[in-house]
Amino acid sequence: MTITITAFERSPDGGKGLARDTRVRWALEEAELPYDVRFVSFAEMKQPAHLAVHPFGQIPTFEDGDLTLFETGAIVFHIAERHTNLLPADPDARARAVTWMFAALSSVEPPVLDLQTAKFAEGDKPWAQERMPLVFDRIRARLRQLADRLGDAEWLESSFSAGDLLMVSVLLRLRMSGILDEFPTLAAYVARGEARPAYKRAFAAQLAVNAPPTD
Ligand code: GTB
Repeated sequence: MTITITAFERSPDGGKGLARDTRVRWALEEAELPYDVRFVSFAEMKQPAHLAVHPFGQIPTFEDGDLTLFETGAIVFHIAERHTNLLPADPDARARAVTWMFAALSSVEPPVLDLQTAKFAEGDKPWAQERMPLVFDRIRARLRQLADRLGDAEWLESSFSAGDLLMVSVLLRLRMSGILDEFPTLAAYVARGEARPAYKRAFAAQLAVNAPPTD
């Protein structure tokens, strides 16, 4: 039975790899698992067939035989638990890697998402510009802490894990803002993630679907 994930029929980012199916593709590539993709439109995501798989009508989802999952963190954790390459075997090291998965999604991603909201959902509000410095300051504060912890290390723990996969994926959402460049060690960390062959395969696969037409 081949794993099937869902992704945007056409991602609004035009192939930058920022939609969350890229994280799942990356985990599947690291685990060397073949997968199929079912593409869904925004309208289809809100229909009963998709809502039966994803209660919030979003992508990505993950189907493997009778098992259906939603939420990127849960999907990446599931892949990492059952296959090699994404979590260390030693129980304590494994727990630390899982901690970084949670840290990426619940301590670093929220201020990053706040920036997307401030720009795209609230950008036309009269108070939007006034709020922006606060949004950036909260991101900077979190990035400074993360950079302090990472130091000059290659990865957050002794080897690459699902924690790095999610952290790099979250940080990639900041690339366009330029804020990552204020933290050279984090920019280099993200570049190391992007240089992994599994990330390159995942990125190329989503780009093949989402790249804007050339003519
Ligand atoms: N917590 C969930 C998870 O981690 O899986 C969040 C899932 C989610 O936000 N999915 C988004 C979605 O389906 C796509 S990834 N949105 C449609 C909807 O809610 O109706 C978020 C996203 C979308 C677009 C860009 N982009 O264009 O740059 C980047 C990220």
